[in-house]
Amino acid sequence: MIVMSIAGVDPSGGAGVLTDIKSFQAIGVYGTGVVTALTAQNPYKFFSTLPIAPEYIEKQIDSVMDSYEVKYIKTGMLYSPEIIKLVSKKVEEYDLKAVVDPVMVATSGGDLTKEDLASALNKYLLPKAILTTPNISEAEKLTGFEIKTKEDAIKASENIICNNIITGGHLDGINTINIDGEITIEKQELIKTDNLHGTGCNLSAAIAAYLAKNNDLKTSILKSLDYVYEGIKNGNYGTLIAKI
Ligand code: PXL
Repeated sequence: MIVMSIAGVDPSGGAGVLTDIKSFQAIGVYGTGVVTALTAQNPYKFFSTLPIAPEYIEKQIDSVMDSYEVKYIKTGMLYSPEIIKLVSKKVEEYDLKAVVDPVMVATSGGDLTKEDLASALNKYLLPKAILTTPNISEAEKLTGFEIKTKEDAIKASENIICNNIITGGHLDGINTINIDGEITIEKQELIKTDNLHGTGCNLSAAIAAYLAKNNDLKTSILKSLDYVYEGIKNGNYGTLIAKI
Protein backbone atom coordinates (compact mmCIF):
# COMPACT_ATOMS: atom_id res chain seq x y z
CA MET A 1 0.00 0.00 0.00
CA ILE A 2 1.67 3.13 -1.23
CA VAL A 3 0.07 6.54 -0.87
CA MET A 4 1.16 9.97 -2.03
CA SER A 5 0.99 13.42 -0.54
CA ILE A 6 1.13 16.32 -2.96
CA ALA A 7 1.64 19.31 -0.70
CA GLY A 8 3.96 21.99 0.63
CA VAL A 9 6.87 21.57 3.04
CA ASP A 10 6.68 23.06 6.52
CA PRO A 11 10.26 22.64 7.76
CA SER A 12 9.07 22.61 11.38
CA GLY A 13 7.27 19.37 10.58
CA GLY A 14 3.80 20.16 11.91
CA ALA A 15 2.04 20.63 8.57
CA GLY A 16 2.43 19.70 4.92
CA VAL A 17 4.32 16.76 3.41
CA LEU A 18 6.41 16.02 6.50
CA THR A 19 3.45 15.53 8.80
CA ASP A 20 1.52 13.67 6.09
CA ILE A 21 4.33 11.11 5.90
CA LYS A 22 4.24 10.72 9.71
CA SER A 23 0.52 10.00 9.53
CA PHE A 24 0.98 7.52 6.67
CA GLN A 25 3.63 5.75 8.73
CA ALA A 26 1.49 5.78 11.91
CA ILE A 27 -1.40 4.17 10.05
CA GLY A 28 0.85 1.61 8.39
CA VAL A 29 1.14 2.61 4.75
CA TYR A 30 4.21 3.62 2.78
CA GLY A 31 4.27 7.36 2.11
CA THR A 32 5.60 9.21 -0.88
CA GLY A 33 5.72 13.00 -1.05
CA VAL A 34 5.59 15.38 -3.98
CA VAL A 35 6.51 18.95 -3.05
CA THR A 36 4.51 21.87 -4.45
CA ALA A 37 6.20 24.61 -2.46
CA LEU A 38 8.75 25.23 0.24
CA THR A 39 7.74 27.43 3.13
CA ALA A 40 9.74 29.08 5.88
CA GLN A 41 7.63 28.83 9.02
CA ASN A 42 7.17 27.41 12.49
CA PRO A 43 3.90 26.67 14.29
CA TYR A 44 3.64 30.30 15.45
CA LYS A 45 4.98 32.35 12.59
CA PHE A 46 4.88 32.17 8.83
CA PHE A 47 7.76 33.85 6.99
CA SER A 48 7.55 33.07 3.28
CA THR A 49 6.75 30.69 0.42
CA LEU A 50 8.83 29.48 -2.51
CA PRO A 51 6.63 27.66 -5.04
CA ILE A 52 8.02 24.86 -7.21
CA ALA A 53 7.59 25.15 -10.99
CA PRO A 54 4.61 23.07 -12.23
CA GLU A 55 6.90 21.20 -14.68
CA TYR A 56 9.04 20.06 -11.79
CA ILE A 57 6.00 18.99 -9.76
CA GLU A 58 4.97 16.93 -12.78
CA LYS A 59 8.44 15.36 -12.91
CA GLN A 60 8.18 14.37 -9.25
CA ILE A 61 4.78 12.75 -9.76
CA ASP A 62 5.94 10.94 -12.90
CA SER A 63 9.06 9.62 -11.23
CA VAL A 64 7.10 8.12 -8.33
CA MET A 65 4.45 6.69 -10.65
CA ASP A 66 7.16 5.25 -12.87
CA SER A 67 8.09 2.70 -10.22
CA TYR A 68 5.30 2.59 -7.62
CA GLU A 69 1.68 1.62 -7.82
CA VAL A 70 -0.20 4.44 -6.13
CA LYS A 71 -3.97 4.54 -6.01
CA TYR A 72 -4.81 6.95 -3.18
CA ILE A 73 -3.35 10.41 -2.80
CA LYS A 74 -4.01 13.44 -0.70
CA THR A 75 -3.42 16.97 -1.85
CA GLY A 76 -2.64 19.90 0.44
CA MET A 77 -1.13 23.28 -0.35
CA LEU A 78 -1.31 23.69 -4.12
CA TYR A 79 -0.60 27.42 -4.11
CA SER A 80 -1.72 28.50 -7.59
CA PRO A 81 -4.35 27.77 -10.26
CA GLU A 82 -1.52 26.48 -12.51
CA ILE A 83 -0.52 23.85 -9.93
CA ILE A 84 -4.17 22.90 -9.37
CA LYS A 85 -4.59 22.37 -13.13
CA LEU A 86 -1.46 20.25 -13.30
CA VAL A 87 -2.51 18.07 -10.36
CA SER A 88 -5.96 17.64 -11.89
CA LYS A 89 -4.35 16.48 -15.15
CA LYS A 90 -2.18 13.94 -13.30
CA VAL A 91 -5.16 12.63 -11.27
CA GLU A 92 -6.88 11.89 -14.54
CA GLU A 93 -3.78 10.50 -16.27
CA TYR A 94 -3.01 7.98 -13.50
CA ASP A 95 -6.61 7.42 -12.39
CA LEU A 96 -5.75 8.53 -8.86
CA LYS A 97 -8.30 8.60 -6.04
CA ALA A 98 -7.72 12.02 -4.52
CA VAL A 99 -8.60 13.30 -1.06
CA VAL A 100 -8.36 17.06 -1.50
CA ASP A 101 -7.63 19.30 1.47
CA PRO A 102 -8.59 22.67 -0.05
CA VAL A 103 -5.82 24.56 1.71
CA MET A 104 -6.20 28.30 1.34
CA VAL A 105 -4.99 29.98 4.53
CA ALA A 106 -2.65 28.65 7.23
CA THR A 107 -3.78 28.48 10.83
CA SER A 108 -0.87 30.85 11.49
CA GLY A 109 -2.21 33.21 8.80
CA GLY A 110 0.55 32.57 6.28
CA ASP A 111 0.72 32.96 2.54
CA LEU A 112 -0.23 29.50 1.34
CA THR A 113 -1.90 30.60 -1.84
CA LYS A 114 -1.12 33.02 -4.58
CA GLU A 115 -4.67 34.15 -5.27
CA ASP A 116 -8.27 33.04 -4.99
CA LEU A 117 -8.02 29.30 -5.34
CA ALA A 118 -11.63 28.39 -4.68
CA SER A 119 -12.74 28.78 -8.28
CA ALA A 120 -9.79 26.77 -9.64
CA LEU A 121 -10.44 24.01 -7.10
CA ASN A 122 -14.14 23.96 -8.02
CA LYS A 123 -13.41 23.97 -11.72
CA TYR A 124 -10.46 21.61 -12.08
CA LEU A 125 -9.82 19.42 -9.07
CA LEU A 126 -12.96 18.85 -7.00
CA PRO A 127 -14.91 17.36 -9.92
CA LYS A 128 -12.27 14.59 -10.01
CA ALA A 129 -11.85 14.14 -6.25
CA ILE A 130 -13.29 11.34 -4.16
CA LEU A 131 -13.49 13.64 -1.13
CA THR A 132 -12.68 17.16 -0.01
CA THR A 133 -12.05 18.16 3.61
CA PRO A 134 -12.66 21.90 4.06
CA ASN A 135 -12.77 23.63 7.41
CA ILE A 136 -15.52 26.20 7.92
CA SER A 137 -13.75 29.10 6.25
CA GLU A 138 -12.63 26.96 3.29
CA ALA A 139 -16.19 25.67 2.87
CA GLU A 140 -17.40 29.29 2.87
CA LYS A 141 -14.90 30.13 0.13
CA LEU A 142 -15.81 27.08 -1.96
CA THR A 143 -19.56 27.74 -1.78
CA GLY A 144 -19.91 31.47 -1.17
CA PHE A 145 -22.18 30.69 1.81
CA GLU A 146 -21.71 32.00 5.30
CA ILE A 147 -21.59 29.18 7.86
CA LYS A 148 -22.71 30.02 11.39
CA THR A 149 -24.91 27.04 12.29
CA LYS A 150 -25.23 23.29 11.72
CA GLU A 151 -27.96 23.99 9.15
CA ASP A 152 -25.64 26.37 7.27
CA ALA A 153 -22.94 23.69 7.24
CA ILE A 154 -25.39 21.12 5.83
CA LYS A 155 -26.46 23.56 3.13
CA ALA A 156 -22.84 24.32 2.22
CA SER A 157 -22.01 20.64 2.24
CA GLU A 158 -24.83 20.02 -0.25
CA ASN A 159 -23.38 22.68 -2.52
CA ILE A 160 -19.81 21.39 -2.65
CA ILE A 161 -19.41 19.51 -5.90
CA CYS A 162 -17.95 16.28 -4.54
CA ASN A 163 -18.20 14.15 -1.40
CA ASN A 164 -17.02 16.18 1.55
CA ILE A 165 -16.48 16.58 5.24
CA ILE A 166 -16.73 20.11 6.59
CA THR A 167 -14.69 19.97 9.75
CA GLY A 168 -16.21 21.54 12.82
CA GLY A 169 -13.28 22.87 14.82
CA HIS A 170 -14.82 26.32 14.41
CA LEU A 171 -18.42 25.10 14.70
CA ASP A 172 -18.63 23.62 18.17
CA GLY A 173 -17.02 20.36 17.03
CA ILE A 174 -19.82 19.61 14.56
CA ASN A 175 -18.34 17.76 11.58
CA THR A 176 -20.67 17.53 8.59
CA ILE A 177 -20.07 14.53 6.33
CA ASN A 178 -21.72 14.26 2.93
CA ILE A 179 -21.21 11.03 1.01
CA ASP A 180 -23.28 10.63 -2.14
CA GLY A 181 -25.77 13.15 -0.77
CA GLU A 182 -26.24 11.37 2.55
CA ILE A 183 -25.47 13.67 5.48
CA THR A 184 -23.94 12.39 8.71
CA ILE A 185 -23.24 14.72 11.64
CA GLU A 186 -20.32 13.61 13.77
CA LYS A 187 -19.87 15.77 16.85
CA GLN A 188 -16.56 15.80 18.67
CA GLU A 189 -15.75 17.40 21.96
CA LEU A 190 -13.51 20.43 21.49
CA ILE A 191 -10.14 20.24 23.20
CA LYS A 192 -8.77 23.47 24.64
CA THR A 193 -5.38 23.96 23.02
CA ASP A 194 -3.46 26.48 20.98
CA ASN A 195 -1.58 23.73 19.14
CA LEU A 196 -3.71 22.88 16.10
CA HIS A 197 -1.13 23.53 13.41
CA GLY A 198 -1.38 20.85 10.73
CA THR A 199 -4.47 19.08 12.03
CA GLY A 200 -6.22 19.51 8.66
CA CYS A 201 -3.19 18.05 6.89
CA ASN A 202 -3.22 15.03 9.17
CA LEU A 203 -6.94 14.47 8.70
CA SER A 204 -6.76 14.24 4.90
CA ALA A 205 -3.54 12.19 5.02
CA ALA A 206 -5.13 9.74 7.46
CA ILE A 207 -8.21 9.38 5.26
CA ALA A 208 -6.04 8.52 2.22
CA ALA A 209 -4.10 6.01 4.34
CA TYR A 210 -7.20 4.29 5.74
CA LEU A 211 -8.68 4.12 2.23
CA ALA A 212 -5.47 2.49 0.99
CA LYS A 213 -5.98 -0.10 3.73
CA ASN A 214 -9.32 -1.01 2.17
CA ASN A 215 -11.63 0.82 4.52
CA ASP A 216 -14.68 2.36 2.86
CA LEU A 217 -14.95 6.13 2.64
CA LYS A 218 -17.17 6.66 5.68
CA THR A 219 -15.12 4.33 7.89
CA SER A 220 -11.92 6.05 6.73
CA ILE A 221 -13.33 9.45 7.65
CA LEU A 222 -14.55 8.31 11.09
CA LYS A 223 -11.28 6.56 11.92
CA SER A 224 -9.36 9.64 10.81
CA LEU A 225 -11.45 12.00 12.96
CA ASP A 226 -10.62 9.76 15.88
CA TYR A 227 -6.94 9.63 14.94
CA VAL A 228 -6.59 13.43 14.75
CA TYR A 229 -8.61 13.87 17.97
CA GLU A 230 -6.29 11.50 19.86
CA GLY A 231 -3.32 13.32 18.34
CA ILE A 232 -4.57 16.71 19.56
CA LYS A 233 -5.22 15.23 23.00
CA ASN A 234 -1.63 14.06 23.07
CA GLY A 235 -0.14 17.40 22.11
CA ASN A 236 -0.51 17.19 18.32
CA TYR A 237 3.11 16.21 17.78
CA GLY A 238 2.91 14.00 14.75
CA THR A 239 -0.35 12.34 15.83
CA LEU A 240 1.37 9.10 16.63
CA ILE A 241 -1.34 6.88 18.02
CA ALA A 242 -3.20 5.16 15.22
CA LYS A 243 -5.76 2.42 15.44
CA ILE A 244 -4.71 0.45 12.41
O1 PXL B 1 -2.69 23.43 7.33
C1 PXL B 1 -2.53 24.00 6.10
C2 PXL B 1 -1.13 23.88 5.61
C3 PXL B 1 -0.86 23.09 4.54
N1 PXL B 1 0.37 22.97 4.01
C4 PXL B 1 1.41 23.61 4.53
C5 PXL B 1 1.21 24.42 5.63
C6 PXL B 1 -0.09 24.55 6.19
C7 PXL B 1 -0.29 25.39 7.34
O2 PXL B 1 0.57 26.01 7.87
O3 PXL B 1 2.25 25.05 6.14
C8 PXL B 1 2.76 23.46 3.95
